[in-house]
Amino acid sequence: MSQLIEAVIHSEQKIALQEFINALRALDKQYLLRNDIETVFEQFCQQQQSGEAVDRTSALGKLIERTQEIILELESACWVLRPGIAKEEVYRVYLADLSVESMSVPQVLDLRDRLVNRYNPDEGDIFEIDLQPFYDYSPTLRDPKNIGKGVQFLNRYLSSKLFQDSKEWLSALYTFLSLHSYKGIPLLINGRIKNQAQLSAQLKQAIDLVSGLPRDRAYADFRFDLQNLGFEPGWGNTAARVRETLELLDDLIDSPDDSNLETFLSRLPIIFNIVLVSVHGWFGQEGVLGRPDTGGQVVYVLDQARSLELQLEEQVELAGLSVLNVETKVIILSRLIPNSDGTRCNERLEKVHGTKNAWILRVPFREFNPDYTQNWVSRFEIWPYLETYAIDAEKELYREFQGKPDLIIGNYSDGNLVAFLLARRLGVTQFIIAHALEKSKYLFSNLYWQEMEDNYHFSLQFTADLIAMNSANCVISSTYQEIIGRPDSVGQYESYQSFTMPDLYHVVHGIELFSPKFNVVPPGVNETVFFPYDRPEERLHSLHESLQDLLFTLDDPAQTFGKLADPSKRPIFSMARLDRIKNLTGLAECFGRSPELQEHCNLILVAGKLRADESGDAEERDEIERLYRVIEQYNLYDKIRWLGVRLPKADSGEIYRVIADRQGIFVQPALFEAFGLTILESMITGLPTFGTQFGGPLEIIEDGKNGFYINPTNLEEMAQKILDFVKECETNPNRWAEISQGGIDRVYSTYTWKIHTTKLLSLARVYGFWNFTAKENREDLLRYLESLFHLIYKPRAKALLDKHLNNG
Ligand code: UDP
Ligand code: LCN
Repeated sequence: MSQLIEAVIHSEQKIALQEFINALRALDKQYLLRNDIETVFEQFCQQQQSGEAVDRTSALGKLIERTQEIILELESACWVLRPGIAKEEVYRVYLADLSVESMSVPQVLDLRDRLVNRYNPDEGDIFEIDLQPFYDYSPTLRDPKNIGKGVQFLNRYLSSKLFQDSKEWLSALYTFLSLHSYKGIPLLINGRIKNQAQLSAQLKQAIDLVSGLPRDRAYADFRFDLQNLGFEPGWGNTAARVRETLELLDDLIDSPDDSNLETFLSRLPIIFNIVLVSVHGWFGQEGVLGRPDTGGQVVYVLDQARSLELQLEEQVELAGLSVLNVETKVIILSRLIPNSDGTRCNERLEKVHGTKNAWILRVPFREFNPDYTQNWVSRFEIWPYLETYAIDAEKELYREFQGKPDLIIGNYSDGNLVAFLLARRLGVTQFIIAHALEKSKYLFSNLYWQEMEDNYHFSLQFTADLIAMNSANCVISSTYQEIIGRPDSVGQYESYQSFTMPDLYHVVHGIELFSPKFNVVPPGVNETVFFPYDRPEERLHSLHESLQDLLFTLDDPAQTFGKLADPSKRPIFSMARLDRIKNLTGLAECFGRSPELQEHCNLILVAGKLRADESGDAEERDEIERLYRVIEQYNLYDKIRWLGVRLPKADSGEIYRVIADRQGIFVQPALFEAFGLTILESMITGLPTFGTQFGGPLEIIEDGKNGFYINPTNLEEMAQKILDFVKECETNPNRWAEISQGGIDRVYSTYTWKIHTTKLLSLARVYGFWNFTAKENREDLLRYLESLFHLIYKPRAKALLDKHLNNG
């Protein structure tokens, strides 16, 4: 039994436990989540009059600290505990005698079904999805603190196995090196080196040769001497670099070592063509941000493409491949939308600004019902079109790359599913990036999936997620908590470990969190657009007048709402898409409820549209209407500015800085934020940033040092925290600058695209090597996932397609 429960029932606190359960019952809810449990426990502690004190340090307090959920039944309570990161235990506590029994995953899933009246054992067993057996024979990490550093572990583990048998190791190395070519031209080693013994011997000679050359002698000058020894381009661009790489190989042959192997692989030119799959629109470079479904993912993928292209080029140059005029290429694969509403989303090919060879390639959906396929389609409705899209995209990619890509990176649930389909067809390494897994964003999204299906189609999305996260060779995560949460909250990937989709399936083991496939590689921020406000030489002075006007004074009903009584007050700024989870309406309400905050500040929001009838998105329409209601309820007309504009990128960078000029602050009030690029943008600008404590911002910001956490579910506390800081700044002018500088330093030290892509490319090479060398047998897993695709996903996608065909 859990020690936490045992400690309570074998102590004086046994009675308190019973009383606490009674207090929970008074809520008149059967399914209690952590927030409810915490609130009741707090009140419970305050009301305790007699007996042993109950507080957070008591046995009951410690149990509550680790409790995720409680399900109340007539005679028992089911306690869902999270005794540690990535661990879940469930116990049934019988109320009559406080006896305790542990519950298995299938029992818990049955119980949840019963709770929503979907438990029908008489009709046969429900389909159980269990991926555990496929992970039984692959390496797994043991210590949760190493989760997210998968590549080091995998490399160490596989190296130690392979290095034990030196013959096998040398043969693997030799085979891998002889494999590479660029457009038919061999790279690294050629046919003159016929086996591993020759490799070792020729290597010594090659090292002698380059050791005798001046360090900076260009590779082109001794290329053919090396070729005679069996070495082709790819080792370096100067004598010194070639020598270093050859010596690394020499060390690996004589005394193999996993970190040397990683360094060696990271230098090899084995990746030239990358495809980033980001299907749902709008994907473009102008006039798209702020539209429904169109935010950080687009920014992330565009910036990542730019940075990847630069790095690929740099690495090709460093590897000495300029002699071959090697071309590297990055393609962002997205959806072509014929009715493109003034954007360039109807263009097949668009060059990514500021790059030599990075492109947006847009492939249309096949035409089923043109009302859907010719127009923007919500990410929740996109599922029926993805399989045929992948088939068409494969041909287009072949055409653009003149061959296969070397790496496929999926983005979001739809792009990740397409990445799976493409990688399977092309036999290429598959990475995925979640951005946001909707399962954790929408409360009870799995338990009540049937009620939500019409609007959200989570049965398709969660099935696609299971397929993609298990098929991927590597999962790129922006934060550690995205994978396994925090001591008191469940991670996004963790939420796929076990869950019920009543009447459809039970997932008893959906993902192995200890798998080395998980790697934390946070994104960066575009440093030419977003930079500290105190760099006058880089500022876009020509924009200032119009931006000041737009932000604080312009009266144009098409773009602005609200007329500030005193535009000189300190601005509280926020910018986000108007969807429910972003909670800009919550921020407006927080501001509305605090007259004192209104005395000190104005609220400036850049958000979506101003008119509900102009929006095609249900959530956006609701939020627009709610925002008007809040403004009216608290009479905020002369204290708020709501800008329904889509800003060019340069303007949005400068807007943050204009707000910083006025010593403003930035607030990100989302109910949940997977990562939060606006947090990076405001911090690098030097705006003191208040970020939601639910999700990524908790990892980016260090509370009180370079920003602050806020709890968006407690509006009074949130207002107070902002007010405290504002008042502090008024009495101590250094305070604003202190936090401002802290934010700038934090971003430059940890969140840059250069750090991101260096790591990403190194991962791609290492996973590529082990994929090839360890011949890890994943075929059975992939077959199982294909079955899920064919037997669950496709029929549901077909049903949705039929619905679309009938609408219209
Ligand atoms: N953004 C924008 N205009 C808007 C709303 C958002 O330019 O009206 C940009 C914002 O600057 C940021 C991105 O969209 O770069 C939003 O990313 P974030 O990760 O904060 O949230 P997401 O929208 O992806 O959930
Ligand atoms: C999606 C989100 O919801 C944000 O939290 C992320 O910052 C963005 O994607 C980029 O990954």
